[in-house]
Amino acid sequence: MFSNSDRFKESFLKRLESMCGKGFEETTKRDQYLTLGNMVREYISSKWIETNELYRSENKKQVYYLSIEFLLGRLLVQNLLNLGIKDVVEEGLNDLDIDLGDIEECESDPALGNGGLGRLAACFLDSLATLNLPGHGYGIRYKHGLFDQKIVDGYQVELPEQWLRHGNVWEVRKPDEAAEILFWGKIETSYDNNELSFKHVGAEKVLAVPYDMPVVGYHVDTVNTLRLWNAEPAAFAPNQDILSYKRDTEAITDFLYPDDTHDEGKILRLKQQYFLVSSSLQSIIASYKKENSNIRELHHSVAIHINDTHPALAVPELMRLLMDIEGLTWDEAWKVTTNTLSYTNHTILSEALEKWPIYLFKPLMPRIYMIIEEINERFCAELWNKYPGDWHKIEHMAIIAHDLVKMAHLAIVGSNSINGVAKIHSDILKHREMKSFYDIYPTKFNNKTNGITHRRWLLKANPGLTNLIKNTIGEDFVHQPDKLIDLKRHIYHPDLKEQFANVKRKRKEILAKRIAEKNGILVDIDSIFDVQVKRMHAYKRQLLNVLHIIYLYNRLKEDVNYTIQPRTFIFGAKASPTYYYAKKIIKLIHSLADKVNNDPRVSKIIKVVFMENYRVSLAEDIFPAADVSEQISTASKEASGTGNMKFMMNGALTVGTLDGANIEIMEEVGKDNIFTFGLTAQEVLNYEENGRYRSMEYYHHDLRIRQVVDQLTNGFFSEDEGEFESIKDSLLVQNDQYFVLRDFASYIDIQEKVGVAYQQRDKWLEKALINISHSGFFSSDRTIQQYADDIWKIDPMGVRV
Ligand code: 26Y
Repeated sequence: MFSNSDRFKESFLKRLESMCGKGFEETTKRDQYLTLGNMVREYISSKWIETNELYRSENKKQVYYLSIEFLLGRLLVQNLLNLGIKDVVEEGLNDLDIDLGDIEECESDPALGNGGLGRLAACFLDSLATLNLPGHGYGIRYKHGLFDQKIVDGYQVELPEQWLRHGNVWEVRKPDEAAEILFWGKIETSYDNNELSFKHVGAEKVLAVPYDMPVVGYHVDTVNTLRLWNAEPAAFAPNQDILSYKRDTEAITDFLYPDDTHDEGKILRLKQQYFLVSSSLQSIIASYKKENSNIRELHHSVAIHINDTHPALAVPELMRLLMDIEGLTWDEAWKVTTNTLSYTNHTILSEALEKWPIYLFKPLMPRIYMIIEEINERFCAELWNKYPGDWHKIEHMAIIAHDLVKMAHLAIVGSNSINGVAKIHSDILKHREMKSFYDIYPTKFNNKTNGITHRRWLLKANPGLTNLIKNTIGEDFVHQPDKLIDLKRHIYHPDLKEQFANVKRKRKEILAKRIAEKNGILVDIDSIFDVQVKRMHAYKRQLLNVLHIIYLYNRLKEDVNYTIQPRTFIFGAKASPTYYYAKKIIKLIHSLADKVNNDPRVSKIIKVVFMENYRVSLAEDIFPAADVSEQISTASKEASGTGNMKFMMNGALTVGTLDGANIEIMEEVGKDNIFTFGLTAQEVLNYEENGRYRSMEYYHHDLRIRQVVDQLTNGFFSEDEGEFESIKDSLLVQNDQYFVLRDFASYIDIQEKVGVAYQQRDKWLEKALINISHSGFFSSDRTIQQYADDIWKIDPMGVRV
């Protein structure tokens, strides 16, 4: 049905009418979306079945990626592209006067993640399938993903996200493969036939029902699976109130927690974590046992990856299943568990490290708690042998201490591999944050610098640039993104530069149109599109960006002869609903936008735009249009960043600190093709250790700083003068934890250089093209190949070992 556009058109029309029960002219865009979606799903299903059959018959090692978040984004067009049928479909639809882009707008944008960690998981799935690697995702089918953001009078308001409102054409419910999860109750220990056994009594049962989604590889036959679990009531026990039982059960998968930085000790979140882990492990073991008889060899056929500590309960849960259900001894089970599991750390921010109070943990998961206690005791005994008498060290490294379960320690002790997500981040883990663990397990620690899938962030998001690259260097880069480096030989050709400038300009026009529609702001296409899009957080320092804009405003007001390259400052960010400071910064950006955009003279030179509801689908319009990428976190705080890579791949130049993957971007493109500034990670860590930073000194000694900081509370903004006092306090009274004022001067300097560099048009275009040429390293195909080789030890299908 997709072999040529006429065939497609014919089946599409037939299907449309039979599905919707109306004539073509009467059908809506949504009817058309649903019809096309169903046709594509059907087309995928034969490949999906074949892939699963191949996995069964070849019985090779498979990896399961456990993640509390998968930030997928829309799937229709990506699936068409990966299946190689996008052109056929687009052509057929055009004949019917239908625009594929309009149909795509009917698809909801599944936001089952907060930001970087969840989007990384989605990129990884795409790479696994494309590399023909047997790898699957396990996650939660949240009824409501990350909230929708509305801006009302400059303030963020959250609305429930409703991605399932019109159904989900990609999922298949598999009630026969449901798993049972037990919460609460008691453990009865008995001793018969020389064996201890544990019975979980009085537990509340929850049913985990899988919904499978196909993960289509690019131009290959592999279709892997993303299995999302839905919580439903199990068989009803007579002493329960059925309504409250139903409500409590379904609540487990009701919504995604919207905070990616503050560990909230909420019992529902702990329930989500155990729900994900227990159902996934049960399903993995069941499918292993279909083809294999010896559970003691599980780790020969299965690798299980835990994405941050959220699924770290996989350690005790796998132990439980192996001992209590499969009958292994502790030592046998421990060997299998540690050989099966691996763990990625995504943050060193202490607020984000999960620690669960025993009083919440133990009653909810009594058997799991027993097992963790035993793991902890054995681990502490090992430490005692190594460091006799060093109680301080043992207490510091223990899994349970001060009535808390430390999830990172559990993950480290129970895994065979621990990786950071960029070189500097992995080094900080080894030599500082987790040094004591590195000392005892030096070979477990490794780095896997993050990557992004160029299939979404270049081929799908930027077809114009994709075609230009194809016409210049051929199509090899499509399958081997490191071939993008071939572009480097062509960057001095004036034709290429002009064509790139045209592509960029077209994308800026598209974004400008969207801004005009949504924000009512007319922006100058010739201005620098200077973009900061990411979650709102103090450590990411959107405030530094804002202070720079206020400074520019002041200069432009004070000196009518001051001329700069015009700039449009574009922001996009969601704040966690309970994060007071982050919400204030959103309001501040809006107040600043009002001030700047309404000044008749200044607004001709600079403009400020906040784009509401930043999400994957909006990002696909933003990255291609950007000239400048703001990656300005306090050095040492951003583990990697991945937006930085998406900008680079689309030919934006980075203004960045020496943090996360920015450092590796600099190593790739060379110092002349990136704008770095600010304290190094070492300098930040030194300040934090010696306590010698005094933000007040910078306030007093730099007039520019004093002026912009004072403007937060002196009536400069039309809001009442107390509105932004807390922000000023964070900088002065609280001594500026993220070194905004310390890096201010250096940021102003580099931004001035950016403005000048942009005016050397030819050189700028060369730099942009150099960035694109070197972006191949940041493909998630490279990252996934490294995970497959070094951590999971899995091979692609069709390759014999
Ligand atoms: C415990 C809970 C509050 C929590 C929930 C979500 C904690 C963390 C998260 C998500 C963290 C996250 O997204 N981290 C980001 O991971 C990216 C992928 O590795 C990195 O590029 C980015 O630097 C890091 O902040």
